Amino acid sequence: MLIREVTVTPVAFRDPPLLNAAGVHEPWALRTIVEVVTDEGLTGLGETYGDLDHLGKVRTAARSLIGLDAYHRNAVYSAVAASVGAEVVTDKHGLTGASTREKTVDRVFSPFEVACLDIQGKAAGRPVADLLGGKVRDAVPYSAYLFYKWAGHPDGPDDVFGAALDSAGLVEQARLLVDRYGFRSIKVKGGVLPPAEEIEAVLALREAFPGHPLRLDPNAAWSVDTSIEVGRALDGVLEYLEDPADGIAAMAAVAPHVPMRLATNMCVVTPDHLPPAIRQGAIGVLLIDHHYWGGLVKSSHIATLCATFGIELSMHSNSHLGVSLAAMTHLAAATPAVTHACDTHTPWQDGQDVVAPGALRFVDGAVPVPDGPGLGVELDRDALAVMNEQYEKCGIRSRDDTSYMKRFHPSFSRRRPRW
Ligand code: GKR
Ligand code: MG
Repeated sequence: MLIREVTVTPVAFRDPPLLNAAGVHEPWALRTIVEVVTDEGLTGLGETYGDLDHLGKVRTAARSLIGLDAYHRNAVYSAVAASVGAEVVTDKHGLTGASTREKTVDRVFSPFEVACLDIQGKAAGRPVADLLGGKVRDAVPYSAYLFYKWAGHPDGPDDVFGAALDSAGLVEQARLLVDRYGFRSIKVKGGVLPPAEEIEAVLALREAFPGHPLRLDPNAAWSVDTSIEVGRALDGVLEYLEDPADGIAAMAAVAPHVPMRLATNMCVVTPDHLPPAIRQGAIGVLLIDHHYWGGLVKSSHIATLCATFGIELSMHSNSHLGVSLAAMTHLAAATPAVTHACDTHTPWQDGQDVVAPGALRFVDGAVPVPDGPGLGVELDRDALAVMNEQYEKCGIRSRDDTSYMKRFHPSFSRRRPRW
C-alpha cells in the first residue's frame, strides 16, 4: 500500500479572545490538514499545528514520503526525521514546553502517522481504536475548558460566549458549556488574574458544580511559594493542579508540599524529560498529546510507560478541528491509562470544522468513538477550501498571543513566574 500523493493545506478559523499567561488568542487560529493518498486510492487524514516554521517542515516531510508503504511506520518516521534534519522548531507562545529535536520530529511525524492509521483502518474496515488495541471505553469524556475572556476581539463585535473576567463570569461560562455539551468535569485556564482571584473562582465553581472534578492550569505563571500556597488553599477541591511552576525542578519543589497531584503538558513534553521528572517526583499526571508525542502509537506507549511509574494520564489540547478530535478520541478510547477526562478546545470553535457533520458529537460531555473505518470522519471539501482562503487572507502566520495582547496593553509582558 504505497503512498502516492500527500496534500498539505493550511487553514484558519475564527477564535475568541481567550486569555492565558502568555497573552490572548488572536482572531484566527491556524491548523494544517494533511491528506495522504495511496496507490490503491485510499485517503488518510491528519491534523497538526499551522505555524509557518512547522508548516514548512511538514511540507518538506510530505515530499519525502512518496513511494513509502503506509504500513511502514518506522520507515515513515525515518523519512520525516531525515527531512527535518538537525533543526529544532520552537513555539512563540511557549505553552507546550521546551522544544527538542526529537519533539520537532515527533510533531512533524504525527499528522502523517495519523493519516497512515486512517488508511490502514479503511483498508481493514476497522476503526483506528482497533489498531491501537481496541476500545476500553465506548465514549471519551472531555472536560469543559474554561477561559477568562474578553467579550469580543477589540477590533470586532462581541462573540456568542460573552465576557468572563471574574468568578461570576467563569461560573456563567461553565453553565453554558455544561448545559450545551453535558461536560462532567471542568478545567480552568489560569495564570491570568492574581492567584487569590483564581482561587476564589475555583471555589465558586466548586459551589456551583459540587459533583464536577475541577482542575486549574496557570501555565507555569507562579513561583514555587505561590504554587504551594494555591495548592494548599485548594486542598480537597482540585482533581489535579496543572503546571503551577516552571520546569521539572520547580514542580518537584512544589509536589511534596501540596495535597493534590501535579499535572503537566509543559515540563514533560518529550521522552527525554521523563527520567528526571520521575526521579525527582515532579508530576503525578501527564497530559499526553499525540500532536507532539509522535502520533497515536508512541503516545499510547508513553501512556503505558507512565502508568508503570504511577503517573496518571489525561490529555492536552490546543485550538483544533475535527480530524484532531477524532484522533484524540480513538487514542483515549484505546488507552486504558487515560483515566482523566481529556481537554478539548472544540466548543470554542462554535461549529467551525473541516470534517463533515455527523461523525463527532458530544453526549453527556463525552465523544462516542466513531465506528466507521479509520478515523471515521470525512473531509468537508467546501469547508476546507473556505478555511484555506481564510488562512490566505487572515495575515497571521504563527500563533503569537503575547504580541497580540501588547497591541492593546503595551505594558504586558510574559513573565515566569508572574506571581
Ligand atoms: O489555548 O490558550 C490556550 C491554552 O493555554 C493552550 O495553548 C495550552 O497549550 O491548553 C494548553 C494547556 O493546557 O496548557
Ligand atoms: Mg496545560
